[in-house]
Amino acid sequence: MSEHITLETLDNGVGLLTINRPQALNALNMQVLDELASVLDGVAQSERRVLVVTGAGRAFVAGADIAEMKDMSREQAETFSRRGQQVFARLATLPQISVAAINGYALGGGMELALACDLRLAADKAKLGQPEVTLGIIPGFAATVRLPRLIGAARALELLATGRMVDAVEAERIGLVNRVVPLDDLREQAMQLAEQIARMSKVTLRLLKQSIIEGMDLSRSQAEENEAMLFGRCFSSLDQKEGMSAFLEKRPAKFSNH
Ligand code: CO8
Repeated sequence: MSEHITLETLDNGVGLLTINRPQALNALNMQVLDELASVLDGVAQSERRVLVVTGAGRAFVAGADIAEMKDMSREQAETFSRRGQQVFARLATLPQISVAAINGYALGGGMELALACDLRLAADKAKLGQPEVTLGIIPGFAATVRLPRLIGAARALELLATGRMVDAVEAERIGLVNRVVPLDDLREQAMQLAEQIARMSKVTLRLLKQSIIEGMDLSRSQAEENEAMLFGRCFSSLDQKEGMSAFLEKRPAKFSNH
């Protein structure tokens, strides 16, 4: 039973995960990370095809819990960092496609949570940043790894070295978020995007994500080899037969997971 994480199952194979600790702007302490890990384990085993991740109240997540970190020893800090990295890696490698619906502040560990999702929608009022440097630390939940891969090393280093927050418009311009939507429409637009994706074949979506995620850590030729192998695997699914038959018969495809 989670105190700070809620998971709702919506129609059409979409799950909505909410970080719910609004009195501390959803700051991530060890308890929240542990709860997140166990909820994600359940999501991974489920039939859902898309997971939307958001925050309760006015923040997405305002970072790791500074009060809990303040007196950590070197060993405790390293353990906390590894735990956060492990939980966020679980999110990043879920078989489901994940969509961060960034409703407000996404700072430090909160921005790292958004970076671990596959897609990011930001409310027009959202603010994103990695202010760790202003606290005398570097990010510990993989921002130094994921951010340069997403927006390039120079832009990433600038944000990490200054701790500057960016607004949603700048975040979209530098490729940090896929798109900006009015706050009042965020939930609905995230759901629409999730449902559009969830209409596709579950097998195909999983192979697609696998090819992208694995390809990021491989050389170009290895990544292409991997894509060819996964492309081949599509052809042992009924959904490939259905998708191509439906096209040739001029009708919408009915994939097996519907
Ligand atoms: N940790 C703990 N409590 C927090 C955090 C946080 N990250 N952020 C906000 N809160 C709490 C505040 O202390 C406050 O509590 P209280 O009401 O009891 O005083 C409550 O949430 C509301 O916050 P504010 O009153 O500050 O709200 P404002 O609207 O004035 O300001 C801000 C909002 C700008 C978001 C401000 O709260 C802020 O700057 N927060 C901290 C942001 C930050 O620096 N985040 C990065 C943290 S470091 C990190 O995430 C590193 C991750 C890797 C860790 C590696 C392991 C070692």
